[in-house]
Amino acid sequence: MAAARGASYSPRVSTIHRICPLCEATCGISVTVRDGVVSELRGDDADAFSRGYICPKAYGLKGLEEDPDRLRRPLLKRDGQFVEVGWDEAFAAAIDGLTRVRAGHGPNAIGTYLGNPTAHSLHAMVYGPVLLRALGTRQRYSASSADQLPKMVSAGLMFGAGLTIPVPDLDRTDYLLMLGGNPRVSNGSLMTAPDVGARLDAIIARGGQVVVVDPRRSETAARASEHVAIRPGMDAAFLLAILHVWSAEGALRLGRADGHVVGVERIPALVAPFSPEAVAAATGIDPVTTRRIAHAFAAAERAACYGRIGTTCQRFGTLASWAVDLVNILSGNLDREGGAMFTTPAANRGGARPATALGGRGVRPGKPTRVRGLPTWFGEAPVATLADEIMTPGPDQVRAMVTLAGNPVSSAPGVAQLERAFASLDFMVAVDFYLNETTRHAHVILPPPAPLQRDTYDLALYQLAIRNVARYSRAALPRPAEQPDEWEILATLAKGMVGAAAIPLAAADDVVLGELLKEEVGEDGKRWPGLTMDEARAALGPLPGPRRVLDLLLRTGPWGDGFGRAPGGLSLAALEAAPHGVDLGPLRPQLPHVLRTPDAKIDLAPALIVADLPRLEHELGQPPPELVLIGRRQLRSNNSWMHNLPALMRGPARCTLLMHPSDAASRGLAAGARVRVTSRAGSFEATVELSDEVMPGVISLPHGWGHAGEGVRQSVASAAPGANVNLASDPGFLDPPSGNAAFNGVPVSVAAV
Ligand SMILES: Nc1nc2c(c(=O)[nH]1)N[C@H]1C(S)=C(S)[C@@H](COP(=O)(O)OP(=O)(O)OC[C@H]3O[C@@H](n4cnc5c(=O)[nH]c(N)nc54)[C@H](O)[C@@H]3O)O[C@H]1N2
Ligand SMILES: Nc1nc2c(c(=O)[nH]1)N[C@H]1C(S)=C(S)[C@@H](COP(=O)(O)OP(=O)(O)OC[C@H]3O[C@@H](n4cnc5c(=O)[nH]c(N)nc54)[C@H](O)[C@@H]3O)O[C@H]1N2
Ligand code: SF4
Ligand SMILES: [Mo]
Repeated sequence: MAAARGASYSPRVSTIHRICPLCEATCGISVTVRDGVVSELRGDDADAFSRGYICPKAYGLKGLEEDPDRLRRPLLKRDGQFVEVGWDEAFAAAIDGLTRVRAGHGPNAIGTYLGNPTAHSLHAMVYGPVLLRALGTRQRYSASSADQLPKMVSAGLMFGAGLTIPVPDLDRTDYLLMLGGNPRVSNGSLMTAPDVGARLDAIIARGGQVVVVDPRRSETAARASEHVAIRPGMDAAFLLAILHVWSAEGALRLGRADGHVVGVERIPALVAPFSPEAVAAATGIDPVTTRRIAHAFAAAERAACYGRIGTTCQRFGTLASWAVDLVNILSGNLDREGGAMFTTPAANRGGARPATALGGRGVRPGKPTRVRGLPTWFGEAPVATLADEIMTPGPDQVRAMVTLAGNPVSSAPGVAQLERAFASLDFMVAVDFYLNETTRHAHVILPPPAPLQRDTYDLALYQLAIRNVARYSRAALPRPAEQPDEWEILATLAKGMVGAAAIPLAAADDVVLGELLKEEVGEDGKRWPGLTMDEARAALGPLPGPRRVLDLLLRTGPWGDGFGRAPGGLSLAALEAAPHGVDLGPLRPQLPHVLRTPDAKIDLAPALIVADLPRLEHELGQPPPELVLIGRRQLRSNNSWMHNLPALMRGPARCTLLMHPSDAASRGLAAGARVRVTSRAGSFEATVELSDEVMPGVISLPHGWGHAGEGVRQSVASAAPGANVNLASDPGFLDPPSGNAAFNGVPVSVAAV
């Protein structure tokens, strides 16, 4: 390990320009370190993408570095108590425990859960899959099925790959129709766009329009050209009504997608039941408004439709995700400047595909889950059924868990059940630096370095960026002598699980690289003329770890130097020479080469999605529930794990239940009332905050709160715990095609306590 372990830091004061890894915006930050301590942290004005913008959460990076509760040494549970142990002992215990479970019950007795921060870590993106392969389990879970899975399913079926998701070309559009996203707070998602607020303001300033469809007048809606309140879960119906208007008026047009689609002739019949009048009662949007928006979108020179959490974490998530892209495609706005476009990421697995190749394997669901028969996608089962798979006896029952950067006992639906399930496990390993609701159930906790102690590159997020950019982040702080890097933790576990514990890490990593060389260079030298695996391996050098992998992906990628064949192209060295990043320009048209469907066409009417339409049509005739629960995000919060940082916790309690005054009055509730919110699945207590931001019939509580006291080592978070909304989120309330959790639109009742 010593070879890869860290940099030497001679100057006592240094400033490193790198990326904030906390959210999808990927802002450039300048971190000044004086004698090993972060003395200043600010936005990097010279950053190629973010131009100096940062949000308050960035200061949390300093807080994270200094948080005395952040784990710095492995913990091992002995007689029910955690004790600090050395790394060798911790690795041995983790590998031994997992090996025993696998020997006794087979590989599928080990479940895995990958949490949200894995998407922000180069180390986890590259070596997480290596660990999963070594475990050999089919019981895989992640935060995806509590987030964007419906979008991945619809993109997979329409365009052929789960992350082939069109992003709104924010900087050039004239009309943005946004549903279920609040980027002024979340800083954007499935749309990497630092300083997104300024980019939205710019649309309006250049005479364009931003229309926000949301049950709550969110921070983004409040500063938009127009806010349209919608009943939770009804986005697909609203968007199909827009398509209905275009279809009825003969206004469907394909633009650049012409010649690259199949199924267009089926659209008029599919949208026929969803006229603006037919959906009005269900959506709460009057037909005049729907028609006006349909006409304005179609009339705009360049328009884009974008949907986020509110459209995916809901009962009709796959249909809504599909309808978002239909609106883009059938208004002629797909793949064109100012419309919805695909990125050309500089580093991407499979990026070395020859430019002449067309089509691919497409996407299909896997075997349904064991207990509930839910769909599986991309080799994963929905987290909404993880508790069932742990608690239900039988072959392939999950008896051990490995969690990586995840807190499902806080973030998944039905947390009371999950709590019991995790407590019943035979064995658990967590790779995490907090002792929280989930990791307290572990037998071994292996803490990675703090974010500023790591290098990174946003492999995942640049696939969804509104410009093509590439930035490599150096570690701003050295790792303590004993601390392995995150990749070293994952690779050490992996080699232990393939019975190669005794092999040096560098040798094991050469095997990993060999696999990647096969994928990215191939045996035949076709992808880059004359390039062989031997040549690439020699050029990449002997130093193991994610840097070498990144260099490979960059050099073989679409902007790469092809190992000297494209002089001036990208490589890790080129990125290291550009500390503020490399701007590769605005998004470019990508059809048809971006498509990975077998016929290299966009499927406008995938059978699996179309088959769900009758369920939506049926819903149009149902009386709406009296009260439904939705979520929201907050600027100084990051899912469940940054509430232990005093700088982000100042000010009044934020985990409040927003309720419309009319709903409060009809229940005899006043501001500040303590209430119990109850769904079919469970209940929590919260304090009412009256607000006409939410539409009548809708209440909102942020997620990530409700910090457990017992067994948790988060003194600041535990002092202001708030309520966990996922006590009431219902593991049976899902988007059926994807199996994704429907956190939004959960029917509830509210009573004073
Ligand atoms: N500060 C901060 N930033 C974050 C996070 C955080 O916790 N805090 N989390 C990060 C993560 S993991 C993600 S995935 C992204 C998410 O990014 P966003 O999707 O922008 O997230 P939210 O801010 O939750 O916005 C969701 C909006 O959907 C609305 N909504 C709820 N139900 C419905 C519905 O049925 N239909 C419609 N049209 N709207 C609905 C809500 O009122 C809310 O305004 O944010 C990321 N950024
Ligand atoms: N009700 C409701 N529930 C929701 C949502 C909602 O809108 N409403 N949103 C959902 C969404 S979009 C998401 S993404 C999920 C998030 O769900 P999860 O990913 O399960 O949870 P997080 O709260 O992001 O917890 C991240 C964990 O990773 C650890 N961690 C942080 N950084 C690192 C790192 O660099 N390496 C490692 N190894 N560990 C690290 C933290 O200590 C923490 O334990 O929550 C979902 N849950
Ligand atoms: S918006 Fe905030 S949390 Fe997100 S990357 Fe930028 S500074 Fe970090
Ligand atoms: Mo997320």
